[in-house]
Amino acid sequence: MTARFDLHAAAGARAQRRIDDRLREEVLRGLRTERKTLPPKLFYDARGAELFERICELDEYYLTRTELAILRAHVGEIAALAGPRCALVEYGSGAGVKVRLLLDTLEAPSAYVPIDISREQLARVSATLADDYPDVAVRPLCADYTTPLRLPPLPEGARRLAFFPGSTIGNFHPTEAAAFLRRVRRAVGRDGALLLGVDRRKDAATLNAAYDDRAGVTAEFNRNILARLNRELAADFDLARFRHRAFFASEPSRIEMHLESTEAQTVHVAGVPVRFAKGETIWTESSYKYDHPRLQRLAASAGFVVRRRWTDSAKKFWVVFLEAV
Ligand code: AVJ
Repeated sequence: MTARFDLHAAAGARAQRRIDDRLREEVLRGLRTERKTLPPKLFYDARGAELFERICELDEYYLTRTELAILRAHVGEIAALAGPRCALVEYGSGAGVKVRLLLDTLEAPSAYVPIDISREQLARVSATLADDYPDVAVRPLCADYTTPLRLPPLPEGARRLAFFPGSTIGNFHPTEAAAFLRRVRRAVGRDGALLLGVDRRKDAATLNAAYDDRAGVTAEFNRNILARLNRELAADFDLARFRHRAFFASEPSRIEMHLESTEAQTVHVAGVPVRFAKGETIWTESSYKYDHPRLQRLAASAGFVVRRRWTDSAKKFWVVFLEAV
């Protein structure tokens, strides 16, 4: 039998509308400032999610497969550190692939709370996982986890283990990353923990290639944000007039992705005219890369200690076990 969730009930629809309204305001705010920006969460409509899956298969984009290899190699040790009857809380559950590794290996996990902004995918993945793990209480939460949120009731006394894979933490500016991890710290409580995926700082050539692949999939992923605004906010972006730009900026230690206007033009978004100078960009994503001091600083500022770090043989990526202090 397939488990059902009330994500499609009235409360779910209201939550979705709230998310949509907020996104719309965020978009307009971002495009009307001096330095134009769009939030990277906009990438992940159905088409964007598909393009991201293709990015993950690119030779140049090592992040996903490297993280999975690290998780596979060390999941036993992770489970030992986590302990029995964990309530697992995943921030941005997506397709629900990585979490299966944990659910398969953790000792009698008691609950799983997938949090995701994409309602359909969340309902689908939750139902499948509830079927496959009948002893785990699956409690999906449809929410934008970049905003404060309240977790559903969890089993009494269960240790809370947050899971934030994929180096999505890299999308946050360091001060926002610290603020976000502080909220995670509060959500997991005193004896809680966080399993975090972090991309490591490395040579610019490797990083630049990962975000500007030869096949142009990342360029399409980046431009898809404009197609989405055309469709959902009645915008009139001409995708051919925006170029994908991605580069590593060493001092802030981040990849920046931009969409660069190839000419002076005026675009309309939800009825609002937005003017572009030739060469002006919309900054669509930052992807911060961490070294040890930066990671240490981040953890400490959020009330966590780094209990254990695992990496791959090429030292490209970290999976980190943080514990609340
Ligand atoms: C999903 C945020 C981890 O920053 O590497 C991939 C998204 N952007 N290619 C990243 C992304 C361009 C990705 N994260």
